[in-house]
Amino acid sequence: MKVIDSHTEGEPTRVVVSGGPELGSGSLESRLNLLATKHDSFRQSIILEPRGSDVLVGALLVPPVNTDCAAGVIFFNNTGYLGMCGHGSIGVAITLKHMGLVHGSECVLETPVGEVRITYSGENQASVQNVPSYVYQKDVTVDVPDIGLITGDVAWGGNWFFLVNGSPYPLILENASELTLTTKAIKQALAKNQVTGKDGAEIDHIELFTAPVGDDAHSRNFVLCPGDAYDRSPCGTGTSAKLACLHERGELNPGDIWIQESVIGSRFTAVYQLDDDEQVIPTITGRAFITGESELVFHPNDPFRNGIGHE
Ligand code: PYC
Repeated sequence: MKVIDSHTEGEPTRVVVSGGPELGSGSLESRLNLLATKHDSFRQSIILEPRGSDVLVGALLVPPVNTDCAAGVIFFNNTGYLGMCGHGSIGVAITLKHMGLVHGSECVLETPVGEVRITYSGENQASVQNVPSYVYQKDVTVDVPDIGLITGDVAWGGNWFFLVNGSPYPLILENASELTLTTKAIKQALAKNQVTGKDGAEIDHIELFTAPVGDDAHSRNFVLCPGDAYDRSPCGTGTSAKLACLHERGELNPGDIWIQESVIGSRFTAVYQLDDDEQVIPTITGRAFITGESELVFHPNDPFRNGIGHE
């Protein structure tokens, strides 16, 4: 199995370029379901230790249904599958360029939640035009054990987010453990109080926002991902959800730039437009760098070839 590793503003992506399971030619959503139900050991073996790590996001390249797209992509992590992934799309875009599979300055990726348009906007830099993003519930308050009442918005940006303005700890790397515990507690309180996304979908990403450190940024965030690792980048789908909230509150106009800083100080530049149906269409720009190209080896006698905990 051949993989190419990269990081997007600090958050790693492992693109599987060959050797993945045969998933047929159905919709990307149906191929994701097939991967999850019949081939989950593929995900585990790539992402879990000892071959991977909790932080890693995987991206399986598959033939797209719409042949105008450069590739179909299924994203996954240490706990399951992601409908969309902003940092991962930028990682895939830079990887496709590195492989010589994209020649122009644009391409389209097909994901299980829709098509996303990529524009190459500089050396190692790409912009992702994400799926329509929206606020589902505003000002939801939950009582979080040992923390107290926390109010936030439920929004979709390709994944489900709970967005909270403020944090009990400064959003700095040194506080990563405390911030992880805080956001995990918020996630559990949401589940306990049956606060969900549309159609009962689990809210599996929690975002805290404070003032930025950099003069020219607008905000800093900490994002807990499903599987409880935190995003080293400002989170592409999370920044898309943030744009939807800013639009909903009349705090950012279409076309205005929003610079989102991550907990490690890396940045995405974000902007949105309204489509004909007045939906928020975010575009997220960031940089990705290739960190390795390798062939994964699965020795039949290796007890941990499918990941620790799956022997
Ligand atoms: O950038 O959308 C994103 C993302 C989701 C999970 C990790 N990164």
